[in-house]
Amino acid sequence: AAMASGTALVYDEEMTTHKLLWSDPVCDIEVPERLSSSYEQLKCYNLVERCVHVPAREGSEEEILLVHSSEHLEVAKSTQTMNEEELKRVSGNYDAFFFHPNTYHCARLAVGATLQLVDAVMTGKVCNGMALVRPPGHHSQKNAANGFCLFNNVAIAGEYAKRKYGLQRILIVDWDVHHGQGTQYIFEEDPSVLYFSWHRYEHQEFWPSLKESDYDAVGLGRGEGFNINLPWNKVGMGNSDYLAAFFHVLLPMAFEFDPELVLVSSGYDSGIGDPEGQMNATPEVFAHLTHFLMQLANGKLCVVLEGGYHLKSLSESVCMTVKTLLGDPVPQITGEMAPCLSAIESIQNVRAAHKPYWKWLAYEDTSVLQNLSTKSHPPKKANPNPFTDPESKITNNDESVKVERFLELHMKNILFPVPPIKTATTADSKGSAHLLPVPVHLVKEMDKTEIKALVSGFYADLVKEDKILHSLGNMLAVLDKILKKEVCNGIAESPRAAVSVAVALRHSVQFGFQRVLCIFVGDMQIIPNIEDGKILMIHICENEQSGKTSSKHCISLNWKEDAEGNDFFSALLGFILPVAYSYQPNLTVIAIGPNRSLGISGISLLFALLQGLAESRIFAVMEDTEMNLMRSVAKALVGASTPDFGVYVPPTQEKVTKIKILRDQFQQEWKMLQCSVKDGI
Ligand code: X5A
Ligand code: ZN
Repeated sequence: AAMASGTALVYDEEMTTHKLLWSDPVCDIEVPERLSSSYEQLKCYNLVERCVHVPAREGSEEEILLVHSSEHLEVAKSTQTMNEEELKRVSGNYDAFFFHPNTYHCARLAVGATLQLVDAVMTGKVCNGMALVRPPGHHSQKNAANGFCLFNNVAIAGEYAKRKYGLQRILIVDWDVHHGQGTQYIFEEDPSVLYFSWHRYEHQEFWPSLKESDYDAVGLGRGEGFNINLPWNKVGMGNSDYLAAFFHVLLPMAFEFDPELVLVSSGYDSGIGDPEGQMNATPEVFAHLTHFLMQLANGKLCVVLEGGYHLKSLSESVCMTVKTLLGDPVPQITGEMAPCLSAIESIQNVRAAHKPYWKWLAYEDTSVLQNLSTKSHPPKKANPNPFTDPESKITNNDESVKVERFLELHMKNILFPVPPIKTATTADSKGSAHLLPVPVHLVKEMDKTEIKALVSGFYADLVKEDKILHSLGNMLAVLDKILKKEVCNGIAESPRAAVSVAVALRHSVQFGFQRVLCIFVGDMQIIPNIEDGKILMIHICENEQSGKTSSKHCISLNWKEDAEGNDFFSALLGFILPVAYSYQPNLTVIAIGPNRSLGISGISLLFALLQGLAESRIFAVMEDTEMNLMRSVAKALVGASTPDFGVYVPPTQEKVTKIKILRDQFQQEWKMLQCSVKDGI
């Protein structure tokens, strides 16, 4: 069957008619402009026209009853004909909710819009999509409106997908800054829905201030282990804290769970400038989060709006999400890459709480921390945002203006490269460009004298052979396109990958690239004399490299993929990605040499996940040109479809220990590796 492609956008202006009719300082941030300004910004970036428009519809009563009681439905229905006084009275029965005469209609549209998105994705009309809806859903419970939410859009979608499509495993990722307690209650005993939420908690001081929002609420009965809460006990969490949560908590669980569909309760009040969240994550972090989730469930991803109350931050973050769903290159993340102490503590505790339920965690020696660090936030390092300036003791209003200006400047600095991602390869490749499943940009190979001139300064003895000289010509032609940013990524075949890589690295650094990440898979003699600090080498091979010790910039990872399936995800998430994100390369080179110890699915996942770095700039050097491998690599690079990564199996104890040793060895240098505070951080 052909892979689904395309991104759905569900939006109906009608949902802007739900609004607050009286004064209420708790509810007055949930405004219609949240929807309209997000949609306007999408138009501004020409993203609306690139999406498949899917109309909203009203959710049926039957669909609402999948999750809610008939009493709740009847109360909601009855508000349609009420006057302002009556509306105010009914609203007062709930914690933070307001009714407008059109609220019921809008809430039914919000449910229906979400279900339309699920249908579009599940029937293969599109691969993924986003629904811009109001009112939001994740606080809403079986019998109650709560926290601006009337019907639980995402929870209804989960039940609906189970019934209509017979799904057995659904992942709900709730990156809204509030705990979706409504969703937790609905699926608490359900092992077929894995619910993950991070949320501002501050030791239960922050709304909704529930004991059951803490990390030890892991689910009940048959659902034990399928509820994951990551409470943030401090405000000011940023990009690196969110990424660490994904690497060390959510993603390994999600890969082990292996969902058939991913739903996102997509609140952007966890982004910078939001008056509710008080967090520091910048819009581009949502591109990364989205990109990671696109690697699950064969790409079947439905993103549904929840909160987000700073209009500029909200709309830029929505655009980042949709751009990524469309397959555009992921912008480079900014700021120092190191999670803060409080975030590490929370991550350690949720890992410890879930150790009994996940095979991937079984051999970790994590234990719960009883004494969490004090509430005063440790002074944060240089971070290009206004909240970290300790001198800034300003009023709310000024702060909002400051964030507005920051975002304006910040977004201008974020590259919005022209889609689609172009992949380059040379015409005479034996992997045969025309056999690749995706359109590629053909490149003329470099002239022989040109190559000779280029490499004469170094490795002259290696390039005497004509065959190697020829392949270097191909390689450099493709690399040049990437360095000059004419294409995003490229593939070059090489009969001697180690030589090609050495030349490529040298050339890239001389061209001016300051940080090149090189992942080498397979046997190779690492050619010495690589510019220190400008290259970070991670060598993945089956056998211990005798006599070689790892150093900060040259790390050896012995890994042989399990014959039963793909266990490499645990090494990727637990080690390679954290190191790579700490390093923040501006170019990634991935070489597949002889005697590779990873299967095609492991290599595909490597390519897919590393596209979050270096603005997706990846240069692939292939010594192994097996057709299936070449196809998968090309597919992963173009991002046209999500390759089937095969069966995920948890790592053995031996492998977990291996990663642990490497993590301990390198976490002072590469801080994104930190996920526990035990060893003197
Ligand atoms: C959807 C959402 C927040 C409610 C806050 C009430 N609700 N204090 O973000
Ligand atoms: Zn929220």
